[in-house]
Amino acid sequence: MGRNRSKRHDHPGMTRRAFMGAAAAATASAITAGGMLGCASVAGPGRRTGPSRTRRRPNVVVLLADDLGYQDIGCYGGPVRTPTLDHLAAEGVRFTDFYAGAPVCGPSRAVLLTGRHHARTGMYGNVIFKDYQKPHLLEREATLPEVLKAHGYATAHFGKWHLGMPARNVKKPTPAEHGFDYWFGMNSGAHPSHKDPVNFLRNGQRVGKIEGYSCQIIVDEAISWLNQKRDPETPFFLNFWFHEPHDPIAAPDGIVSRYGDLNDEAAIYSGTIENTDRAIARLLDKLRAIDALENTLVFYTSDNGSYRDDRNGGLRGRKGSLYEGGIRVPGIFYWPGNIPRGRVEGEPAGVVDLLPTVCGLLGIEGPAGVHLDGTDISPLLRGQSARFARDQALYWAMPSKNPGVAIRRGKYSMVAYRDLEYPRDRAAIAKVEKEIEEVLRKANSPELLPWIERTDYFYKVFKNKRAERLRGRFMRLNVFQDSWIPTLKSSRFRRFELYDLSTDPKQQKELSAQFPEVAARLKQELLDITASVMAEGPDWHLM
Ligand SMILES: [Ca+2]
Repeated sequence: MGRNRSKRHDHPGMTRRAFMGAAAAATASAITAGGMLGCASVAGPGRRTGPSRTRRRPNVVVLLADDLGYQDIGCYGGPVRTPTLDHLAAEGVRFTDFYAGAPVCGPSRAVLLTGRHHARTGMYGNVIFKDYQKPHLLEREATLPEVLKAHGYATAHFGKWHLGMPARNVKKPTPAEHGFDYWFGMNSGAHPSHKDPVNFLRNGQRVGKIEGYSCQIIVDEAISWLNQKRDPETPFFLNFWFHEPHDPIAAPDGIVSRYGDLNDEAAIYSGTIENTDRAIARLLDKLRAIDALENTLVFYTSDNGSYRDDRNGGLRGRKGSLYEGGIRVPGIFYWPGNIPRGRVEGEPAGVVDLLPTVCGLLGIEGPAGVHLDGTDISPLLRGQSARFARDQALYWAMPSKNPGVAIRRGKYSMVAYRDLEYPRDRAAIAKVEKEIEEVLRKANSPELLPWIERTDYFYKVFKNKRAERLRGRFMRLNVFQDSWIPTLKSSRFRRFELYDLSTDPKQQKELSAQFPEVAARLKQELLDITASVMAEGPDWHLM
């Protein structure tokens, strides 16, 4: 398999220091070798004219939706009016087979920032209880903003974070420690909903209630940043992690009414997506107004599939699943004049490729001494598919899901079921379950029936306040525990399923018996990557 240099992670501090040293050396050598013109791209020749202007590094803008499905937005055949995103796709490259880093929020974001499987970076699964759960994106990781910062970029983050924030009894890095000069957001979602959120922090300081909708609020903040903090000589990286359409959802009535009744969940959900499209339009207008858009690489995707079954394009599974519906998402790259316009790309790719691809497009070195799970897809973006070869198959692994591992190589996908049982506190779980049932029964709640069927306890929110408090205890007992890491690392697989996505995108026909050689090849690669990821995954239970 690819370039496995994971051994170098034995000493947590090494990777980051090695990377920073290498980046500084690279900058120094660029100045020595190229003189002022060579380093112009680092210093930023924004106001100059002539040859140096064309060498100016592009700005980078990442737009990430939260829980948006494969078939939500217009250019992917979805029902939501998204003219801005459709325009970016029409003027750039739109991937038909693009993948999130994980089927849930936090781990997916760790992959986006590092180009590595999330378990390597410290994030085995979602961190839901910030005081109770130690895991977070390890400070030793070299992130995309750190790579760009080392090459002279100003960096800012706007919106949800979900990679850990300092808590009462746990020290965790903030976005500032992960390479962002400026940040405006919060650990998890906007509270109490997208409307009038009360929990935004600006560089760690509470902001208080802000009127308006989350997607518009973070674009307002970015426009202020561009007005007040931007140095026209310096390229910037703006990272937008929108809360929409993750629940609890809210959108302006005028938009919701375009999709149905004001209290219809599907209509509100669609409204949050159109509202985000409108916010992105305001951002692009601003970039155009300051003459920055023509030299900006814009990337759009979602962090995982939708929790709504009707928005994943009929794919199998939804948010949380390692079948296609949980991980296949939109993927759009736009960089006028540099990425040929109007292309639809069928080669599989994913957010894991973002860091190496940005490095490839900018002609800069990625982090040194680190195993990247992603591949530089810049040849695909430039329409030179013949020059593209993937280093390592696209790969996903979630410790608390079954199937627990998935891999994609060409047209084939394989999923594998782990043969393991975590040492859960079954008695305590049964007790809380019974209490929830009693509370709902007593209140004669219509929520009782879905609870008894309980399939997705993580994503269900009870309207009954007492039941909701009990659900917190229930989740705490069921969420992946650090003490389960040895069980996970020593686990084997009991079942493998092979699918041909070119003829069977809904993963209905299992083909292992029909194509034993393909199955054996994918199985071996799946086992090799799993071994590599598990070897590098930190032992939180010992830390
Ligand atoms: Ca999400």
